[in-house]
Amino acid sequence: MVEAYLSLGSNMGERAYHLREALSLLDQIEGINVTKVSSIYETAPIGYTDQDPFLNLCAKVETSLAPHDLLHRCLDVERRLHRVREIRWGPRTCDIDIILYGDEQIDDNELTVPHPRMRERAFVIIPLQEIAPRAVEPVLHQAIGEIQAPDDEVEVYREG
Ligand code: A4P
Ligand code: MG
Repeated sequence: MVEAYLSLGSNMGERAYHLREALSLLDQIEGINVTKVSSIYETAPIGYTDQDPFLNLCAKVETSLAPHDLLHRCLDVERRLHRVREIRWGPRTCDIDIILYGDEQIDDNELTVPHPRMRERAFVIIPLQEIAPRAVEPVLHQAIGEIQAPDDEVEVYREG
């Protein structure tokens, strides 16, 4: 079993529902157990900014799947949530990125892990610090809790 960390984001429709549904679908997959989930954060869009705010969270999974198999299962879940890809960095019902996969470093046409933009993104770092301050980012061998989060707008989301 490998401990991996995923970042989930949604900024279309019933955002919190999409995140919860994605976690439930992931957990039902053989070889993936969702073992820890951060709070949900509401975050201003980064990259393409003319779009609605996101809800983001991070989840820890324990997995027996190889990294690319885990990626393919994540992409299946995105498809099952009817994600439509139109604009790069644009609106999505659910985006699932692999942030860390154990201490592996992978960089090929399909998959880059650790996620290359994780440090630039408060919407990744802040939820990850909540659930995994002692996990180690393997490129710089730095504890997640010691990464300086960018000061983008990120706040805990309360429903209702
Ligand atoms: N891919 C490579 N590495 C990975 C990885 N570690 N995890 C490839 C997941 N996928 C990875 O992804 C395109 C391809 O990336 C996949 O098929 C896989 O082979 P995609 O999800 O279609 O593309 P994308 O998400 O539009 O682009 P990208 O570059 O992944 O964007 P980001 O960096 O994920 O940014 N602002 C806020 N506040 N919250 C957000 O969640 N998300 C984005 C998307 C932009 N701004 C945001 C948010
Ligand atoms: Mg993505």
